[in-house]
Amino acid sequence: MAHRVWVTEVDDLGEAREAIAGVGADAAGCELMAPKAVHRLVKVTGLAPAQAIIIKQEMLACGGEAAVARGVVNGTVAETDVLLMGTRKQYNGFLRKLRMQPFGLAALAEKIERVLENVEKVPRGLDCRGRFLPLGERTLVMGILNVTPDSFSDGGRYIDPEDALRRAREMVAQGADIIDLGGESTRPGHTPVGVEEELSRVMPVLTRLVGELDVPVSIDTSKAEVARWALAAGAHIVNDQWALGDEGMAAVVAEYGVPVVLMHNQQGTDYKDLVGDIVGYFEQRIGQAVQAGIAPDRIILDPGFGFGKTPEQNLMVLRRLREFRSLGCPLLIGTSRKSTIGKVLDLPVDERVEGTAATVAVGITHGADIVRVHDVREMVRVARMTDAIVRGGWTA
Ligand code: HH2
Repeated sequence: MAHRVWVTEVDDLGEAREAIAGVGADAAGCELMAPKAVHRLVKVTGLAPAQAIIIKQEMLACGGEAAVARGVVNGTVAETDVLLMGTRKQYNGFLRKLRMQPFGLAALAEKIERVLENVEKVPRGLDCRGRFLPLGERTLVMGILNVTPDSFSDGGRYIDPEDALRRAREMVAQGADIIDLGGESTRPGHTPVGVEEELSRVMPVLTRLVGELDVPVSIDTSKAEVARWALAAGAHIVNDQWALGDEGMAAVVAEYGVPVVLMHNQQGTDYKDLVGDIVGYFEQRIGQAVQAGIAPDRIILDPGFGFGKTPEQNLMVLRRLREFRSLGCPLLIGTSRKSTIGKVLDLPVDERVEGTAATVAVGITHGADIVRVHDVREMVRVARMTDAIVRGGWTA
């Protein structure tokens, strides 16, 4: 009989166990071999040459590899990034040895261990003041409701609270898991609004939404004062496009114990390393959040598609979304109808639904837990279909 031969793939230890069980290995064998089937690259930035040399030696001794800057070898650099390459099994041995090393390497070992565990982790559900959102089983769809005159795609349509309410009910009927209410457009060239104006837009709608809908309502604001009023009126989630940048925001989120979306944002599009810089930003903001008393399992991260990024950078963020799993938090993406899609397809804002669908499907494939969209009916279908393919578990 001709042999069938092919390259097969696994993404994590769970899939590795399944693949190994598939050839008939016994349960103990699956456990022992799974860490050998999962290969990981871990990037560490800003190491001293002494640290890098020890890391390289220990990684090589365990059968893995560590790439360092050329100048580490002849002492011509003060600092280097390191790219570690190895199986989970090799990392286990490497980390055991690294913990016994000086030069701050024991602490680094803990950090490497944590990111390796985080990428295996299925996020826990979100408790939104008693309304529970499951995570990991299916992708959650967040429906956008902008009560602004100038939002780039739905601006001016839901100024009347009755219209806003009707749209919210419609989105829930179409399968939205969360309604995201915003009172200030952030599109390029938008008019900034003051606290009073933003409150006058969102509060009448928010009060009705919280009272009438069964799903959690998130308030899309970067202003602590707006968040405070919204939370006092019963909002369930804070969606902050400046990730606790406003003084007092962290304290108000902590006080109400609600989940918070920390979105990456910056002025300009200069990066040393796009993914690395966003990871660094998230680490800093998570630290700030935890310090203020926000529970780590209430933090949702969003790389900020369309914010402080060129179209190419936006595409890279989606392509490499999975890397943000290293931080151990659920991921949200907000790509809906955005200009990068318009640029790629050369289409106006009202013709970006298919482009949005592609970003949603790829985003889910690369680890998104929540997708923030305008076209709820269509994107619920895209999410259900993508879930059936990538999350498994679907049966006829
Ligand atoms: N994008 C927008 C607004 N809020 N929140 C998160 N977490 N992530 C996003 O990507 C995001 C967001 C911008 O989109 P939209 O609300 O449709 O437009 P506008 O800012 O013009 O109101």
